[in-house]
Amino acid sequence: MKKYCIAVALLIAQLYSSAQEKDTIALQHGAHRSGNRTDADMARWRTLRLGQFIHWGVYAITGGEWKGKTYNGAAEWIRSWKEMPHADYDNLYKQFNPVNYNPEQWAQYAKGMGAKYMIITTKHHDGFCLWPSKYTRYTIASSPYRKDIIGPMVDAYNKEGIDVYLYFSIIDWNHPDWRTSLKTPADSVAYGRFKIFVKNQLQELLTRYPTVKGFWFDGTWDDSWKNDGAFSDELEQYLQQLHPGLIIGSRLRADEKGARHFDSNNHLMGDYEQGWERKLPEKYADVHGNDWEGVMTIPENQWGYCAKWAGHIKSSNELIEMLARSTSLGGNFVINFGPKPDGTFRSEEIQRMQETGSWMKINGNAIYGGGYAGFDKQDWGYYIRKAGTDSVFMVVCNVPVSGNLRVKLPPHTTLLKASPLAQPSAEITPEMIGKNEYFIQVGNAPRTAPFVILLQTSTGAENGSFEKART
Ligand code: H79
Repeated sequence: MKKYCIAVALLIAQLYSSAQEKDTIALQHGAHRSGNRTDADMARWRTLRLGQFIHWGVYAITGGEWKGKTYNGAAEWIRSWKEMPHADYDNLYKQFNPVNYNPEQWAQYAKGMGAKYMIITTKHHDGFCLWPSKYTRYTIASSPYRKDIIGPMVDAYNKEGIDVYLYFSIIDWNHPDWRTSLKTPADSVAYGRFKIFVKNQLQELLTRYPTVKGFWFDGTWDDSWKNDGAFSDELEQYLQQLHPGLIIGSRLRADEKGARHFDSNNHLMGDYEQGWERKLPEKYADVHGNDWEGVMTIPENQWGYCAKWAGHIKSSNELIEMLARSTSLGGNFVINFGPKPDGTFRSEEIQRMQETGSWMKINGNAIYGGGYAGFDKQDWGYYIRKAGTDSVFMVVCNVPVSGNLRVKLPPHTTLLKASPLAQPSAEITPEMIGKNEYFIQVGNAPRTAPFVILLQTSTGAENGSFEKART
């Protein structure tokens, strides 16, 4: 027995030291899980693929302009502009009265677009709360509108079957105790109070809106926050205990060394990688097998309402291509909208919601529940595998002048059938051009949007050919 115990102890010590070799730094507040979450809530998140982000707050009133001058930063940041006196900004709430706010209509737009989840700014960096928080007076309750914005929004979206996530900024320009760094003992005392305020507000949000699925944290890059990994760790655990299944991206967390998103051993913290803001991964290797989400603005960098959009404005086709790329790399894609101060959407945004929705009506089957296919990327677009199946969709964005789309199958895969998703009966006979390699001939007539070809494959068999599979 004694011998047995010694052997077990040695084995444990060995396993422990090899784990230590891999994880060079012993961390108390690093990642607590390796690999993606496997529970039902996260499995659901993984199927949603298309989301709607909404940035709305008192910054919508300025729309990126103040006293005849135009701010050339992001409109929701206008309070930080030297031309904008804080006193002016901090009184804007007295004019915030979105009389045309119609949450049912918002939810219908989102549903029409094909969004399966939405993220709403409950509080951006300016500190203004769209819900009547009992922990500050700087809320919608002090505005002429007075009514809660968030509750009716959660109800309306949920009624349309859309999950709601709450954006919450840790930066709070309105709160006297918020600090970017802690230089004096008095700063530490103030920030200690601020952390309690944050925790209270988050608990309040979960209590008021119990159907929400997660938080989308922002503004966590300041020294005050990132040098307190213990707090972000405890906060994350507290919220997930309060609300089992709650989804929180990697942006909330820092470890005790100040590493953000990924801990000092390079393990992802939180439930998915949340660093993809206005940029997307190029290739599957970039996401390291982690769940991830990309958030995208329609103009270059405007989240809140900006009256004069400048620079390149993304078309619906560009957004659809980004959605296809994100799905093909196993991530969710979220398109941002910045409603006007009266509660309505600008026409360019309505158009993009409608055009994206028209496309999703025909092609959504390639997106929802889709993921990385394991095929070699080709120039014509993106492969998406319906998770756990042998159905692989080709989202075609660029047709070569030949009209032939090259498909190279991975080893042990057989091509059984190819057909346009929009017209399943119009089967296409692939032309074999090499071992496990085909042309799918689609012609080169001009097209106005990406289109989808569904490949039925089978795996596990010997390397087969289309001809063999047909007999
Ligand atoms: O809400 C939208 C933006 O207003 C917000 N995130 C999206 C979803 C956002 N805030 N800041 N940023 C995006 C850009 C951050 C830039 C940073 Fe920095 C560069 C953070 C750290 C280095 C600028 C310079 C801010 C602090 C120092």
